[in-house]
Amino acid sequence: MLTLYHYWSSVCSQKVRFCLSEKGLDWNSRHIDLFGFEHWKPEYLKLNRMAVVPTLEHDGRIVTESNVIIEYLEDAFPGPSLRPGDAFLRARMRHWINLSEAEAHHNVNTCSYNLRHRPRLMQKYSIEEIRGLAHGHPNSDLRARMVQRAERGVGEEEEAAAYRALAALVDWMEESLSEGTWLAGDVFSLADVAMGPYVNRIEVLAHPEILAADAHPRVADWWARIRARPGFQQAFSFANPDASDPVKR
Ligand SMILES: N[C@@H](CCC(=O)N[C@@H](CS)C(=O)NCC(=O)O)C(=O)O
Repeated sequence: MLTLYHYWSSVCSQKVRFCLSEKGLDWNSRHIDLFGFEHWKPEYLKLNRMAVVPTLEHDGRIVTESNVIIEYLEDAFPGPSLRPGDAFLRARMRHWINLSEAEAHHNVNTCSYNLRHRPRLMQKYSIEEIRGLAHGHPNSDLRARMVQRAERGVGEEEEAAAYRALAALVDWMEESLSEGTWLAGDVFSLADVAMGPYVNRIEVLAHPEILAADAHPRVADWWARIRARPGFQQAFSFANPDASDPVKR
C-alpha cells in the first residue's frame, strides 16, 4: 500500500503525484497542512526529519526526497517505464531531475514567497506569533530564514536574481528540447515529471513571460503536451482542502 504525505500546491508533492499518476498507481492521501505547521509535529518528524513534504510510505517503509521518491517508484513498480533505455539519455534524465532541485526548486521558492507564501502566513498569524512559532522549527537555518522572510519578505535583488536564474533554466530547456521531443530524448521520462510542476508554477508567478512561446517555441510545445497528459491532469486536480486560502493554483 502507498500513502503520500503531501500538500496540495507544493511543487515537490506535485512532482510525486504526477509520477504516481503516470505509473498508474493507487495511493492514499495524507494531506499535511504546511500553513498549520503540521509538518513540524513530532509524529511527522519521525517520518521526515527535514520537516518537508513529500514523504512516501510503501508497505510501512518510508522514502523521502521527491527525486528519490520518483526514482523509487520507477524501480519498485512495473507499468509504463519512465526511464529511457539508453545510458546516455538516462544520464541526461538524471541531470534534469537534479536541475529541478538544484535550480528550479530554490528559485521558484524564492519567487513564490512574497506573492503566495507570505500573504497566506500573514492571513493566519501575526509577526509575533511567527517569531514564537519559529522556535519550534526543527532546522535552525530554516528557522532563521523563516523569521527574516516573514518580517521583511524576500528582497528585491534576491527575487530579481531568482527570476534571472529561472529564465536561464528555461533557455536551457529550449536547447535540450532541440535534441528530442522530451527533456531526455524522444521518450517521456522522469525528467519531464520533475520539471513539469516548476513550469506550472512559473506560469502563475510575476513573470510568466519567461515562458513566452516566441522566445521558447519548443518549451511552449512541450508544456502544452505535458498539460494534455491525463497523468498531469489527474495529479494537478488534487483540490485545496482550505477554501479560505487566497492561492487557488
Ligand atoms: N528536497 C526536498 C524539498 C522539499 C521541500 O522543500 N518541500 C516544501 C514544499 S515544496 C516544504 O515542505 N516546505 C515546508 C517548509 O519550508 O516549511 C524534496 O524534493 O522533497
